[in-house]
Amino acid sequence: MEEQAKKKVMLSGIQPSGDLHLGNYLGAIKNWSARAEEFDCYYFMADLHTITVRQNPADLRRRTLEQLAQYIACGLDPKKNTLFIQSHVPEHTQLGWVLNCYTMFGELSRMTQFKDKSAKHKDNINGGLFTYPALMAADILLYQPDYVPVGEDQKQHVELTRNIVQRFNGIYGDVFKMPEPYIPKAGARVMGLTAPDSKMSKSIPEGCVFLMEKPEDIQRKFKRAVTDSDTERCVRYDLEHKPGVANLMSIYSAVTGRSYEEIEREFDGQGYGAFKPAVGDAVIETLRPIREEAERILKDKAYLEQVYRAGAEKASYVAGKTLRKVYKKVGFVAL
Ligand code: ATP
Ligand code: LTN
Repeated sequence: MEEQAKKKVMLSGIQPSGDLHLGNYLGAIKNWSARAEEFDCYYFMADLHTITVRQNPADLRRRTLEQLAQYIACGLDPKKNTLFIQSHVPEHTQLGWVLNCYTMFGELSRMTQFKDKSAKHKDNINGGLFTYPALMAADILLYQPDYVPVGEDQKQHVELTRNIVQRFNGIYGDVFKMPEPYIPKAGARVMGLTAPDSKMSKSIPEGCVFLMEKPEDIQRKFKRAVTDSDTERCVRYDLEHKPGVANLMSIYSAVTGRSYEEIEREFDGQGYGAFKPAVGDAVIETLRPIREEAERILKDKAYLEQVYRAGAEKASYVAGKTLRKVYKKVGFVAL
């Protein structure tokens, strides 16, 4: 316990608005699971955030539990990491309200995720979609983390959180710790298999490999992966001229641990016909134990419930301490 108190803190979340994919795994979750010994880790299902866009209630409920099973199957041991469902910890919405009052309209207007999502969902540009970054700041600051491991696209929200810390601490003293975004160098941006100029995303399912997908479907996607019309058709790392091949090489490198030089040597003189299915096979073998383990865990609803209950209890304990401090600072009467 004493030792745990000295550890640095890491926290992140993913919205259960779609099925987890290879980009989420290589860009985020794989790196989280490597950190449990070094850090005190909190990972959650950001379900409160998903309703900024309409969700089918049954799908949201199912996906939230699937995501928890997949977190565990990816190596996040619930004994070493605090895994919880955001809506189970009311302090998130409570601090979210307070921080809304310390976040400026102008700041929120500059968020690119708001601009993108409001362009995509013109019929539902709701208040929550606009103020979402204040809730994300609350998600983070409740746990006083040192690092927030996210992909490039979330950096702007962590920067906004830092501005809120500066503003709030400037008025009330040292209430919040200043968090740092933590963006991995390798795998930070897995590109789509059908369009290697944009990131792998669940919104383009043909170019996206899902963690729970059947091996034959994964292999089909890799065989159809866009490479290039280069006549030499050789496996060589050239991000500028051969982005599709570079993306496949970086995926292959991430799952096998081999360097680009080793991969070039391995496929010397063989062309894409041999390379693409080899990448497919390597990904299938990486994902197979995750899929099988997730399927097994998902059947054990009692175990999942035990994990998210224990997670909510631990998270609430830590979050409650921060919230009480904030309530006192802003002048609310203690109960
Ligand atoms: P969408 O697929 O709709 O773009 P998403 O999969 O990015 O959504 P998020 O909840 O935004 O879903 O992402 C969860 C985490 O996974 C974030 O930290 C994000 O940066 C990371 N991530 C998502 N896609 C990729 C990718 N292609 N490569 C690397 N990391 C990614
Ligand atoms: N905004 C993130 C998900 C998210 C998050 C967080 C990530 C919500 N709260 C706190 C890190 C820390 C997204 O849309 N991917």
